[in-house]
Amino acid sequence: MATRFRNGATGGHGGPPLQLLLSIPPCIMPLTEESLLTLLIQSIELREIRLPLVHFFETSFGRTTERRIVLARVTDANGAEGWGECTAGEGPFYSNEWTETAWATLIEFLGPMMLRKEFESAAHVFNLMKPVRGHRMAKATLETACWDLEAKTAGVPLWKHLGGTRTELSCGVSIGIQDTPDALIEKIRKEVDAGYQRIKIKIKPGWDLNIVERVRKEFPDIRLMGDANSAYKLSDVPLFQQLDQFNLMMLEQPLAHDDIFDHAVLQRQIQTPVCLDESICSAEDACHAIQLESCRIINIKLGRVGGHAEAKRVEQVARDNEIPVWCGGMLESGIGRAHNIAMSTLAGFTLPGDVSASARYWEQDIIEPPVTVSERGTIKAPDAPGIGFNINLPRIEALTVRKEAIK
Ligand code: OSB
Ligand code: MG
Repeated sequence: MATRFRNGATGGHGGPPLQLLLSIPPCIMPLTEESLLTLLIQSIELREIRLPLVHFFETSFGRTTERRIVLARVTDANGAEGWGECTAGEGPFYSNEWTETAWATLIEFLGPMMLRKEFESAAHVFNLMKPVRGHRMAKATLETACWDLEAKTAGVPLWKHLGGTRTELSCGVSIGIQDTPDALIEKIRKEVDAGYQRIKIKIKPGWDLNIVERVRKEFPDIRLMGDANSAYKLSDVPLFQQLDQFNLMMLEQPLAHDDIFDHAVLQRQIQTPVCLDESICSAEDACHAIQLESCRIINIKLGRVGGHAEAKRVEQVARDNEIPVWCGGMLESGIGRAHNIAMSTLAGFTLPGDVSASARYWEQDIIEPPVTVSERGTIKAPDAPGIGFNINLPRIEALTVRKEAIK
């Protein structure tokens, strides 16, 4: 009886052995230059800011008009500081995390776990927080802040400290669902004219085939892609087969947010490369998806995977297997944006990311200078230590709705 439930690996009757063929990088990846110092965080200040978007952002799961962003400031005994931003949204829709769960998890568990504890380096923070399951966006808030602090202490830009090699990054834009197709066309025109190298549009049932067809007619040569944020099912394969004719660079996360199997079934039936976003939360997930051929491209988001250390592992797995990656965006303010820029300098980030100018999102950003994009659609990696942008503390104070020191 028992053999009925065994898979092949145990020598049962389940067919050939099932095994992971890809190699997984170590949990703590070696840095190019090992620092001799250790990290000891003496204080953690958490705050929530409210920041209205210049223009609403709508996806298949809803519309955002104002961000509720959790920021963390970590300080060591020498007074060195690092800043991190939580990418959780205002509700549990993109991910099960949202502003309030991140806040509570940081205050009650993650903060106390690392406060006044000595650890080797920022690369070890994610492991230190292992006892907490999930809550990767909350973890990344502190983890990325530690990387900023560590790079500042070493006097080097964070991107170099992470092992980045690219100094000029290609930028794309993500354009939400609009009130009318005409409004979408206008938005695309504006971004294409500004020089952005790739246009991503959000799609959902009812705002898909017709819209893509219309956009393609208007802009036959642009690099175009669609992001469904999990709005479809396998029964929609015929729709995706029809989308194939529009030469999209990729189709991002068409199926369930936590699926790897169905995406493999879909990818086998369409020409357009599938890109996974929501489904890839770790290097292990990336290995599974690549081996199953669930996707041909991966979008890496710092918050979704739990910070820079895990992002480096995902990038490594992808690069080892010739899967291109790009940096996803979560409507970040300047601090999260600066961390995204640093991450995007890693060698595997060969496709334009959703990292675009501050002015597309905010009247005034919380960093100085704001992130700007050249007319070639590129961002230069900064020269200053750490995240490489100044924190505008008076601006942050003015936007703060709550502030708490972790005990
Ligand atoms: O799926 O990439 C996504 C924003 C919020 C939640 C999910 C996504 C997005 C974006 C915005 O596409 C990208 C950006 O920050 O401009
Ligand atoms: Mg996406």
